Amino acid sequence: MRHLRVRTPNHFAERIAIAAAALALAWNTPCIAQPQTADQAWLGYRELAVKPEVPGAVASLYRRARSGPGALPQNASDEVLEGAASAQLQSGLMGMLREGPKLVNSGPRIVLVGTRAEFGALYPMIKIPELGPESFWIGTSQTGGGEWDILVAGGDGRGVLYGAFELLRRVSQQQAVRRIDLIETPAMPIRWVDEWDNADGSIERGYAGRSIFFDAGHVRDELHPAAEYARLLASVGINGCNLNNVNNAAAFLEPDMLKGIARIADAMRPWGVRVALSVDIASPQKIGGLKTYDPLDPAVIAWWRAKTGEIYKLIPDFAGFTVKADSEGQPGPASYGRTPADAANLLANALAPHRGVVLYRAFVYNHHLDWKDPKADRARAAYDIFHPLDGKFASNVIVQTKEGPIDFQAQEPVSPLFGGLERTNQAMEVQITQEYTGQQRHLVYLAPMWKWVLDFDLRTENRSTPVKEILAGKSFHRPLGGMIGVAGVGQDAWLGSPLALANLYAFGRLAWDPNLTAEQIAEEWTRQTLGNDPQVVRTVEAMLMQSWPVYVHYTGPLGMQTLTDITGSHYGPNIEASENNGWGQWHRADHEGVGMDRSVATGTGFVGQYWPEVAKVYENVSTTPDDLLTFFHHVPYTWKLHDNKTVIQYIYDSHYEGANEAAHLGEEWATLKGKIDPSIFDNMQRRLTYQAGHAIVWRDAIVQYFLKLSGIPDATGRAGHYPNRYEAEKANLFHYSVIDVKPWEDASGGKAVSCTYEDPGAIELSQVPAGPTFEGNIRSCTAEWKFTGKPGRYDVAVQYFDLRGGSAYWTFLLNYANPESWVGNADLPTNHPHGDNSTRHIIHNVLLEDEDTLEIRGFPDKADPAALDYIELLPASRPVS
Ligand code: GCW
Repeated sequence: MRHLRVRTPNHFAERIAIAAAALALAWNTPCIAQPQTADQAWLGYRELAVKPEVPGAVASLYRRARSGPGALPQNASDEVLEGAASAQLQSGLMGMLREGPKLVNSGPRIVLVGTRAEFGALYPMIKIPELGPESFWIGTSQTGGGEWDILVAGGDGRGVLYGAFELLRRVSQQQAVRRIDLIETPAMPIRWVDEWDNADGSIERGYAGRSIFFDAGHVRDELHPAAEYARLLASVGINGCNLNNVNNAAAFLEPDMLKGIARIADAMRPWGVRVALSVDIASPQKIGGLKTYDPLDPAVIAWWRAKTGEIYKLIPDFAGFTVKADSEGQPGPASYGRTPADAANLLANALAPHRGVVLYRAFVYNHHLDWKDPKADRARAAYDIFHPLDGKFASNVIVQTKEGPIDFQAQEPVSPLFGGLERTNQAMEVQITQEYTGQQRHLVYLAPMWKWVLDFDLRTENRSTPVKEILAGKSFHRPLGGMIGVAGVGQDAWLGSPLALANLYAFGRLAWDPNLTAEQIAEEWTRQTLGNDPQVVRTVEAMLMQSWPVYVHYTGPLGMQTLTDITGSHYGPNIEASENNGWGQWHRADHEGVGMDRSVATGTGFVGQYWPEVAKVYENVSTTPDDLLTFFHHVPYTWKLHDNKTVIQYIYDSHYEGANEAAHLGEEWATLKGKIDPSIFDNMQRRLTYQAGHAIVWRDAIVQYFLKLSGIPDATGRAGHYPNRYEAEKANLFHYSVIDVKPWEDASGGKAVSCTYEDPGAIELSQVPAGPTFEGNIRSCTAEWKFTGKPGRYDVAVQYFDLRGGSAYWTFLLNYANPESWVGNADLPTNHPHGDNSTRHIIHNVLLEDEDTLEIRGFPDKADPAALDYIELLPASRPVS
């Protein structure tokens, strides 16, 4: 038998290789062949099936209001913004209605755009309500003979622009605008995205290709994508963009770089987006040649003043600085015994004459904590450091705090610091880029998480103080505040995954109006992006709304955080990565139980950072909500949750349910075939298929880990039992060697096989010894099993490791025939077999009979050893075609 296979003619291997190469091409085809535009997100403005009645022309009032007697003074900024607003309205309406409207100077039947002052100068009879900066009013006026106009009035140029986008948003959702009468004011003044782009063009925690701003140490020549990004941001009211990574920031203040930054500012300005920069607090020393960066040193003060002046000469509307200091290796004021307030005020004083602001990040903590100290607690750090400084920050400083006390985990409580800074401006930082939430390969719509935080009532001084009102400055009467979204957009269609764009959209909408619901936003986004077909809208909204809880179910439920590889990629499962190190993302799982005691009575005291009404809930294990239980308490696995289920059984159930739910997301999507843009359909289908497989990796890792650790069986018998699974390490192996996967829970049974033998070079087939599976000079390894189950049709799921650094491929054969090949080049993290890269491929509808031989042949490539975990036989899921 072996002999026969050795003699498999070379053309067989070639056939496989060609198939694999074709596969590689299909998967790798870049999405960046076309110029990157905002249309690729939600601004497509495709023709509507139902066309609302809208006037047929667009006019801006700017010029007319600046001519003749009583003319208004020139205002360059308003001119640009109104120009953008009217051009956007014109092209948007044209796209959706497929007729008119033209750009004209006056009516009738016209959409008129202008500031409130311009309307006042030209049409004093129209009563327009008071409008503050960035606000708008949209109304209609009768012009006789049944004709009517739509009026879009802004408190300023930005307001005009935001009003234009609101009108387009309504039309694109087929809403009637005949009687529109609407005033909107943004809830908070600071609505920024932060990019963590590096000067070399890479992006920290970016999952959508390279930077649209930087490359090879410079600002890119071609900045059209930056302008398009600003258009996208403006459409949801985002007014600032901090361009660079908070780590490695010093180079951005070099004179040449600043000139490039000025070009980016020029590209984004027409859309009302001001640029800001992350700065390294040690810049005076690193690039300024000073011996110190002590924030109180006069030379340091003078350096920042001069540098800031240099920036404003180039960029008169520069927004300000973002600072990460004394955190994760970044230098900070602590080096000189100074406080964050000293450092923040140093920069604030330099920016104040130019009306710039400082976003000082509260993400300051010691990452060398003593994990053996039961009182040590990273969650405490922000409050411990910043609360004592309340009232000490200059009026143009905003303290920027992540939404939870740890770090963008799949689920965390709200940071208590929001309730601990009553005399300080505050902004909340959330992550649009999905660092800990599936890195855009998993569908996770984050608006429900953000909404939960925004609505959370911290009960400061025993009164109602929801986070959204603190950020809006209402709770503590603060002039400045807002929301910051770490976006991570790149050259691959902004965020890589088409549906991930719902997060960027939702961030802007919530910063504008935190009272919108996550469902409303999902619906708006879906209609604009994928069309108004009711089935599409219903299905996608439902998928988005389920996606976050689903992800929590199969990653880190009960407040365990993400249970990912926190010292590595932050992607796949690695439960112990959180433990026994100073990073402080501990869940403290042991043989008896899981969770971190953060109570005041017996734990780290973190709970005491909340105001009493909230602290009371979290202090007591029985009043703590189940979904945050282990964040606040260490409980035995036998602890009963509120529905009487034990913690361990919940862990098992939640992971099995979560993986099923993930598979269901793909099934829901499949019902949209033919109803939406085919390229979006295919792209998402591939991602959702992958996600369903990876959710199983998560499920099995966590379930087998806690089964072993607790020793408590799963009441339903699933954990540790995989009846139709054929392990690679138990197969008949030819050249594959058995390896231990690290961490062990990332492979079924902790082991896999890897095709890592030396490259034999070109050899004669006749010299091939009996047994091995060389195909000419193509190396391969084989794992082979005998089928012993019930004859019938099955889907064969193959669990393999798709490593970086090569495009290995695998071939499935049944009785040494009918090869089906696929290639592994999905660009997943980690260069050894790991849960990060464990991937599932399914061969559908395989007819199996007793004693059939199932075989996987792995063809390694460069650093990718075609590693294999197992195959599993599943009920056939598709009709035979
Ligand atoms: O979540 C962590 C990330 C780091 C990031 C840091 C921060 C910019 O893993 O990549 O660094 O947070 O927010 O500063």
